[in-house]
Amino acid sequence: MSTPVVLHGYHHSVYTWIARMVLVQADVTFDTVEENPFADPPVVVRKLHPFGRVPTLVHDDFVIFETTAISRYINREFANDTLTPDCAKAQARMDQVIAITDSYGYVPLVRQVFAHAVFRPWEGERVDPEQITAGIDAARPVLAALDRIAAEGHVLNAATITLADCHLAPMIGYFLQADEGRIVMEDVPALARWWDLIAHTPSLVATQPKRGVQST
Ligand SMILES: N[C@@H](CCC(=O)N[C@@H](CS)C(=O)NCC(=O)O)C(=O)O
Repeated sequence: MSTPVVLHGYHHSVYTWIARMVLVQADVTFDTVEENPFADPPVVVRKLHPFGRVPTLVHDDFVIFETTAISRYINREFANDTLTPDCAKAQARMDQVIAITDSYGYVPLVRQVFAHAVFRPWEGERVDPEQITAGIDAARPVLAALDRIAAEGHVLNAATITLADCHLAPMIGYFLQADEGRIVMEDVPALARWWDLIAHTPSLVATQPKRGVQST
């Protein structure tokens, strides 16, 4: 029997991983529909997402795209708001982590470093080493900013899981699969300590993309 919650996404997409992690963290039973936004042409994706990206969440007939909106909806609808902190300062830091990750982190961490150092070699696709170098350079100030937030301790403390953890952990999880990423992480000790703890969180581990999964 199908569930009322359906996540349309691409197995290897880091944003789809974030949505999966939030759903599992919120203990929501959900179905998935696999849609590869990089397929040519991405017809199916565009039916739900006007910008042709993933993920999109459908709850009954309510359709949401944009991962932060999806996460916040899941948190309010299914998790009794337990994935956002009560304190204003911690909330501000959580929002900062999510915005920093989206605005400055996604492209260098995932599209440049992970894609060119790890994913493209797996898939036998062309690799551009300059993308890895540029990604590492761009990742440094992002990780430094996140390190300061982790050191302060309002969020990214691994004591209480918030949407900041769910948004950042998949990105770092991908970045650290690259040798180059692991070297840079040595320069951000508070973030590295957070990662050592969050890496074992069941909702992150259970939703990790598996190498070799093919989608249409
Ligand atoms: N702002 C979007 C970003 C989603 C996004 O960029 N998803 C990637 C996969 S990780 C995608 O669909 N890319 C397709 C493309 O760039 O054409 C969100 O928060 O959901």
